[in-house]
Amino acid sequence: MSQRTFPDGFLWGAATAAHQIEGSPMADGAGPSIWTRFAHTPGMTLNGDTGDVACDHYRRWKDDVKLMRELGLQAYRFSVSWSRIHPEGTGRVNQAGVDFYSRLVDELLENGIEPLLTLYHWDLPAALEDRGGWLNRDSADWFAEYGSTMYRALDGRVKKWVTLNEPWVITDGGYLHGALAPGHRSKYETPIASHNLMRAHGAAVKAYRDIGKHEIGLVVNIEPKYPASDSAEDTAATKRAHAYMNEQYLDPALLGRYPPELKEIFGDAWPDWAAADLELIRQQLDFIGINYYTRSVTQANDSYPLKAGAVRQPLGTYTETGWEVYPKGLTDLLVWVKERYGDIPMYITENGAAFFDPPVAEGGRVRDPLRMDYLQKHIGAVHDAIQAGCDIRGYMLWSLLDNLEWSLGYSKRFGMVHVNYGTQERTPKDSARWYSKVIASHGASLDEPLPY
Ligand code: PNW
Repeated sequence: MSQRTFPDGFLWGAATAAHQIEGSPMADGAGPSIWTRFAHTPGMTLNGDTGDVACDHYRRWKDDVKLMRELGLQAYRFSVSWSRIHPEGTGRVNQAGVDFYSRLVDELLENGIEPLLTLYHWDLPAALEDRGGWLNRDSADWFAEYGSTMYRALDGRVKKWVTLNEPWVITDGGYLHGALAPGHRSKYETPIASHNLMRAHGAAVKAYRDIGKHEIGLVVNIEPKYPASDSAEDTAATKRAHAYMNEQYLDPALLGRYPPELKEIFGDAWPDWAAADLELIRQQLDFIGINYYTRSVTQANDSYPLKAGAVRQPLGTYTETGWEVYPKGLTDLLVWVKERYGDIPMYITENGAAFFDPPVAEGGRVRDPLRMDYLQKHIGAVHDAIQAGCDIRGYMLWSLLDNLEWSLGYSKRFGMVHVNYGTQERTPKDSARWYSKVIASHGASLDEPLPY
């Protein structure tokens, strides 16, 4: 195999999110978020796990940046907790909250690490949920106001901004099935929350053009859908699943319209949206962030309301979150984005896997061969997409640290760095050592056999 090369300036990094790592959610004048409330409601998270301590990054951020530097990261994607900035969601700014992120950004820059800042990774201020949350049309203005506070404080030091992380997960988990905060279960609310999230995205991009001078984009999780058979039913189910997960957010953001299948899926719960809303949603974007974990092989079934579901592959390899390992899906997906939406710059803003990791061995070693294998194949798939002409500018591994996997609590470990939740000790796993070499060689070492 010939040595693989990545484009000049291709950024190698890792990603996290505020609620999953910070802890101290109410420190220094912050307000509660929907995730603090949700996790403190009995029965909502596995073992009742909460983000009260998490990885204690709110207090250990300096050491964590040092760790990133030791691993050789060139970029770090993190999110800001909105209710640290505006404890009531709008209005009054809590300067201590702004200062926390400002110090973090300075520390990253001093260590030569480029910050990628996500404004919304799921932790809506609870005060805004009390005003209807994403079901309230005013949420677009609330989000633009919060975004503007951050642009004024950090633009220039932060040059890559993300509005929303994964609107599909926010609404499918938070408004349709209820496994994620705010825990609603309504087919009628789901399209409204999705639409308002996209209006908020548009309003925040618009506000950025007035204040910011660099780049802003949207992060979506997408997953290629392959039909389980060539029957008309499975083909139609695959089309619905694809429209629901992959086109529902990119179509309005980049093409200014929704795919027609959404009407079929939601029926009388799908409103006719005003043209002016779609105009607001469709803003010029500087990049699209892609989060990729798995594919799905899709079959028609009775699931509500999609009438489509994933079939388990008998010969497939599955991660601890039950997701099939399927690297080629990432290449297929990136090529699909290019074909449907044109030549837009893309970042892989998340990719990684939870596997069972053995305890830290004597001498501080964690052998995680499955994760290394997963990463090697997926970074290879990114390279294949670049070869196929996609404009991919960077790769952010999910995740820097083992962290709070939302309602699954601390039971799933996605980190390249092991976290001992009793002592907060960080131990780079074999995959982190391996990834460091990939970065240092700008991808050339991907072709070496894995150090099992
Ligand atoms: C992403 N799905 O969530 C999130 O951005 C992270 O916060 C999270 O920790 C990570 O992936 C791992 O789960 C997803 O069901 C959750 O397709 C669910 C799905 C995709 C992404």
